Amino acid sequence: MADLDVVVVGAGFAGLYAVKTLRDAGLRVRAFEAGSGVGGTWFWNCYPGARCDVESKDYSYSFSPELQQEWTWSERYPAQPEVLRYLNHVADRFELWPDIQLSTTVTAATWNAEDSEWRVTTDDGQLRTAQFVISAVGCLSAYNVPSLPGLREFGGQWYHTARWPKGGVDFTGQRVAVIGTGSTGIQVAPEIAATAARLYVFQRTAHFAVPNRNAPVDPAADAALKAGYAEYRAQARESILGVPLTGTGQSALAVPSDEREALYMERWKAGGGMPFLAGTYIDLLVSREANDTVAEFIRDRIRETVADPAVAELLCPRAYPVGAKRLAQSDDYYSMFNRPNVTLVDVRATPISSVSASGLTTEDGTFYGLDAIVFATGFDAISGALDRIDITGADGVTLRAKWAAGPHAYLGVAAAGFPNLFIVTGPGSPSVFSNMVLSIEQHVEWIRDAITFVRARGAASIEALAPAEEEWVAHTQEVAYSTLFPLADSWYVGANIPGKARVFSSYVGGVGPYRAKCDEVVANGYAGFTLASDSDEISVSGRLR
Ligand code: FAD
Ligand code: N01
Repeated sequence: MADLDVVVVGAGFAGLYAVKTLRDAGLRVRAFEAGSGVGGTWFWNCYPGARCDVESKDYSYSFSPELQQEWTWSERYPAQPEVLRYLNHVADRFELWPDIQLSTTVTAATWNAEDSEWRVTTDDGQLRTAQFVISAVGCLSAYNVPSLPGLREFGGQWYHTARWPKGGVDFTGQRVAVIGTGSTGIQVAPEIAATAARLYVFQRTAHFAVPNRNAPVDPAADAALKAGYAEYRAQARESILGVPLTGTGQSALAVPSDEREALYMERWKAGGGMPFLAGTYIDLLVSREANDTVAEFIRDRIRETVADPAVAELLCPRAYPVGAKRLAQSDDYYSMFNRPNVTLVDVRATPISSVSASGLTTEDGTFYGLDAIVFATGFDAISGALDRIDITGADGVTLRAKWAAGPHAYLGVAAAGFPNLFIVTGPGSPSVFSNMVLSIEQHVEWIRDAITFVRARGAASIEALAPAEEEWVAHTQEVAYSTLFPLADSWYVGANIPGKARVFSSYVGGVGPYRAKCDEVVANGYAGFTLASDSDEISVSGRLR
């Protein structure tokens, strides 16, 4: 018999809840976490300015009514330290610590068909066996440092935002480069500009950002929310983004421009990215013409904010529709460029050519003397963390090889050829296109129920069938390509990592419809999966649809 029923890889929002709920289901579970603390994203990304862009009332667990009632968030969009405190509180409150081993990286997992178990190895030399493995490694945890010639020679300090030093960094009086202007660069740059002698922001693609309008949580509103939290969460589960939001139900092109502008301005003043896109017009993410109306609105706000017209134009995104890269949130990013110590550098026109001991040089020969470089260059998203583990399935094929042409999985949760391996928020699930905590909970509960089902049936394994996987992947692509989301060179399609296959890697049909699909699969006897007893197939379950 295997040492464990379940190995969980990772202890962020997903891993913590997996440990809790699987243990409650009577299973022997152990989580391995590479970090020296729990929290995942919120453990690692402790750069100045890090905070969430989904409101705290949504970006929090719903599985425990008691937890939901007793925890009070201080802000609408909490900063990283508060989210990390919350996750540590969860680990304390549910006594998860004994089942989590920190500072331990899972290096390999190999399916042993004879015993129907996974053999899992870790970087501290352990070999553990488990009937099931749950990947909770995160969609945005494998960080990406671009290979710049000469970086090793750099005499100052360099940092990636996703491996920020726990004691913080003092940039007072320094000359600093921030490379990257996605959600992270937009959060970190204004913080650095406040103390650095000089900040150079190296922009390859201008990014859309809307205001945050962060504010303390109003106690009266919090009490009202808590009185009706169950109903609120029920609405969230049926919604498209995992957050209850209502728009006008109209096309942006069906209303007069002054009316449209007034609504955009209302949302601009209220703050928040999700309400801006999902709380206005229904076709912003499917019609380029409709999207252009909101794109031009944001560009006008940039022009209004940034004093130097040339800098403002360089900051105006034109390469992709609003929302095709994650809409960033900031109250001070654009205005930061009015500071005398901040310079915007266009590395689309003149890419960085090399780094030397004292700075970096762009292709036009300009040299920037630097004391520090901050890489806000993102992640090898969705599949990157799994690709870093040697996972070998039933036919001796690695997951890395299976995914060489792009990551894919049935319902985004299980991959054909990899029995008893489940992936929380894997490729082809709503994951990054939703309030991720809600999507994580849905996946973890679905996985728990699948494991319980397999064991109750006396089966040894469950595996996604290749035709079901292919059908689901085709469906996810069809839905994605009916929207504007694939139209950017983004991490959503793997375009940010040189050599990575370009495949749209999420399901954008909405969390409510996705949940219904997952429930339907269960109602049809785990349609699209096969169950086996030891090495013998005992049932191929029902219809795919
Ligand atoms: P993670 O939090 O990434 O945790 C995965 C863990 O697995 C990590 O701790 C990692 O160390 C560990 N791990 C990976 N590989 C191994 C291995 N081989 N062995 C052992 N351990 C391993 N989403 C939202 O919905 N709203 C937001 O506002 C939001 N803000 C974000 C802000 C930032 C700066 C970033 C980077 C992401 C944000 N996200 C947000 C996405 C965020 O990643 C998810 O919301 C959520 O935190 C993911 O939780 P997780 O447990 O799935 O993964
Ligand atoms: O990463 P990104 P991120 N030379 O990939 C640039 C979540 N998040 O860490 O656009 C020069 O978006 C790259 O340029 P380009 C959120 O889901 C949320 O910012 O590829 N530049 C881009 O500008 C988000 O989407 C919050 O041309 C290079 C930047 O680096 C996800 O995490 C906060 C380069 C990377 O942007 C990832 O965001 C933070 C190179 N060689 C993160 N390589 C919230 O607010 C890359 N770039 C909730």
